[in-house]
Amino acid sequence: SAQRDEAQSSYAASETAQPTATSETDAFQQAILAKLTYDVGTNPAHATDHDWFTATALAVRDRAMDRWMVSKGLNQSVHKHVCYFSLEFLIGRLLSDTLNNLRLTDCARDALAGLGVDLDRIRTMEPDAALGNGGLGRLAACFMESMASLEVPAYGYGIRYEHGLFRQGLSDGWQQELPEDWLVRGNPWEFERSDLVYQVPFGGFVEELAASDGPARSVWKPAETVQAVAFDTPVVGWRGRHVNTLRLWSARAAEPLRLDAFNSGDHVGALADRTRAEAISRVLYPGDETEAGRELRLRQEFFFTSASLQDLLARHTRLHGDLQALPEHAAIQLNDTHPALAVAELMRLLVDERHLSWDEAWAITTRTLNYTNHTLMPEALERWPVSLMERLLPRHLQIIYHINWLHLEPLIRRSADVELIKSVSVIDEDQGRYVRMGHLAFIGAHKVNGVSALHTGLMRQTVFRDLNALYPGRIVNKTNGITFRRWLHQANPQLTQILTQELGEAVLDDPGALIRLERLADDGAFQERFRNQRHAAKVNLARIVAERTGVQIDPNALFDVHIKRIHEYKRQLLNILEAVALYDAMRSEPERNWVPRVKIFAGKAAASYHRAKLIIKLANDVARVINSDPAIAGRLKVVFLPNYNVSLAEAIIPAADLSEQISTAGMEASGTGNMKLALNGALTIGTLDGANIEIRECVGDDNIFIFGMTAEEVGAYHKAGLHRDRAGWSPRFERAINLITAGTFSPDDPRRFDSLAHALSSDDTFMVAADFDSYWATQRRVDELWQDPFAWSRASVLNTSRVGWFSADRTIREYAEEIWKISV
Ligand code: B1H
Repeated sequence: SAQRDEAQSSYAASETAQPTATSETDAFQQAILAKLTYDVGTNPAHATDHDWFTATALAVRDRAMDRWMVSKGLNQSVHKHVCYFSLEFLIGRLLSDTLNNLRLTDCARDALAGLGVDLDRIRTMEPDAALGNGGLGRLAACFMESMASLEVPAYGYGIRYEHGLFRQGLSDGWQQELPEDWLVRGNPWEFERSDLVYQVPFGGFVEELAASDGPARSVWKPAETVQAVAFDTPVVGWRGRHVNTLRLWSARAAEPLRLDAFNSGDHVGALADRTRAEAISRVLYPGDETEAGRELRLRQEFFFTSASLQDLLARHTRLHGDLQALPEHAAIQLNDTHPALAVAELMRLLVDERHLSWDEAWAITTRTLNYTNHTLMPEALERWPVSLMERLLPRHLQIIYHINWLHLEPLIRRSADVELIKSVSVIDEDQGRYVRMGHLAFIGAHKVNGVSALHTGLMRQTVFRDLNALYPGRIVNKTNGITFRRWLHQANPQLTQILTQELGEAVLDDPGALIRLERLADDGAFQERFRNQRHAAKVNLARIVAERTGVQIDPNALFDVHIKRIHEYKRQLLNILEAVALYDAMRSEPERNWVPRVKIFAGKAAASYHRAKLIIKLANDVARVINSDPAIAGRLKVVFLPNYNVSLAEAIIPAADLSEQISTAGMEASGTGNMKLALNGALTIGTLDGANIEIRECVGDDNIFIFGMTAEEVGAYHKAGLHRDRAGWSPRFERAINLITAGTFSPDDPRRFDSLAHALSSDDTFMVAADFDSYWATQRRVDELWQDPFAWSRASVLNTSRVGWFSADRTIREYAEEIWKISV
């Protein structure tokens, strides 16, 4: 076949023992052996599992190269491409992704089996690329995969952190942060481009040069320059049709060492500048939705933003020359405000370095940049002290002031209300002076988007209300999506097999085809297959839980899953309190026919977020007591799985029966785990928050458990000050709190959780008490449905069949059409 010829010809060059392989599998096997010998430098007799992984990854990578070159040519000649600027890309492992998209999984499995090697074992040798904190970073990874699959020409731009998100250990139930080291054994996917380097300046001062023939020019005299070195990773799209580039920058000092200092005996001082420069790409900030007010963080943000813009302008100039045409050839998407300095930096590059007029530069900037907002939580809105910005980026501060002046001047001229001017100003002057990065991004962007319908509506009403009135139509909604290739096809091959058997291979290409599963929702025989597949996934998860926590769980129990970053607004505490109340009820009525349930928690807390870490400790303390209480007889178990990451999510999600999406309404911008779990057949228990609302619209009211206050009600409750009043506590809630404060779960330190209880009674910002009864009652409805396996399976099948809309392909098509103006 033509395919085989292609396979053979691409291996003719590799120095394998048998260049005349007769099948694709043989050819692939030879390729792996060649990599093992000539790139890894070992042989089958001595190869470790990791060696096999590396050899396999390198052999697979080869298969993407020709397509990559073609795609790059395309990227450069086509009308327009996307530059996705993100401080985070939470990719996870790439081997299965790449094998699957190249349709090589079976071939690789057989090739390795012939060598006595198990693909499923060696694939676990790959460390997760954990260059992100949570949903925001994972969204960027899903989008990269989806853009490649839809053949949208794109570059992802970010930082090649040497250390990704910390590993989470548990010591007596307390979170420990351990360094993550994904690069120590090499990274077979990346290409270092040692001569693709940009200079990123910092500090110094600005000189105003009077010019005899025109206006004065500002010249930035930086004190320091850091080099940004490109590392490229191919991002292979579905069926290998298109391959995009993820370009991550690594920081390098201009001078490797100060030889004079070294020679005079100052061996450490000789390296000081280098250490300082290279610190920029050393480690990912682990704060999720908390302001990281640190100088190094600002250096990271400017470093990758500047290098990426310089790269884009260099490419554009090489290919098209005319800078005025930039908006016709590139659309930049700013993933939250972390790259918002792009507004000022693009202006600086165009005005100071390319000598365009301000107005020309501003027209280009505002036609090229777009901004995605991911949160309205006040503590997560980035603001940088003017003093810090002045010291680190003096020219940018000038530019920001000028942007702000041009933005405010019309308002001042028509003597607008002072409150209005204060509210839309880029500079916050209420207490100290800060640059509001959200405002800067908004003003510099063509389109600004939220990530779910509710969130976008709230953007228009709250944080960006006045800006929205000044720039009507700029805010648009783009509800998040997930890539089904990873979150269904790879994570859940058993379910995928059922789907392709019933719906045909077309379902792999078109998530819309899932809807045809609906007709089987009531089919008893089909339900049984569906349940069997789910049972297998649960057995697998039970094994992982036993290995990692020592807790035995019954795959027949209801698996109730709460997996995400630990945050008060995500309300893991509400779930734990429900577990405590359920435990209490079981102990007082041990004879009742309780539904066996396993509550599974996983998630990391920001290292400095003490209350979140205390919640992890509470989950672990509660787990220990409940799991070992003979009166419960295993009908309730609680487990906290350590070190939640993409790979662990891939194992948990297919095994979940119930998906906990219980954030305080109005606080979770979208959520994406909610989509992954529903797609894999879990029923959601959730609030009317983020994308839960749209999930409900898709799956139908009967197939989702909604409870609690609406965003509007939460607002009214806060306004009325009711969250400061414990008079409304129900007896059941009060008993649960009392059990905790009595030391039931912490006999070694009965006061341990007093601060949590006290916060609930004095300032229940997150409505834990207010929503508790509704949550409890809804959980009992969950129990009821679980006791009817037919009805439960029906709802589960309907979830899978009705959430095709949450494919990231749909989201990317919307971005392409409405924001980027790229035809798909
Ligand atoms: C989301 C963040 C975030 N929103 C600051 N905001 C960070 C903010 O390191 N930082 O400083 C890191 C991350 N992350 C999440 O984005 C939302 O909470 C989710 O609801 C949403 O689904 C996700 C993707 O849009």
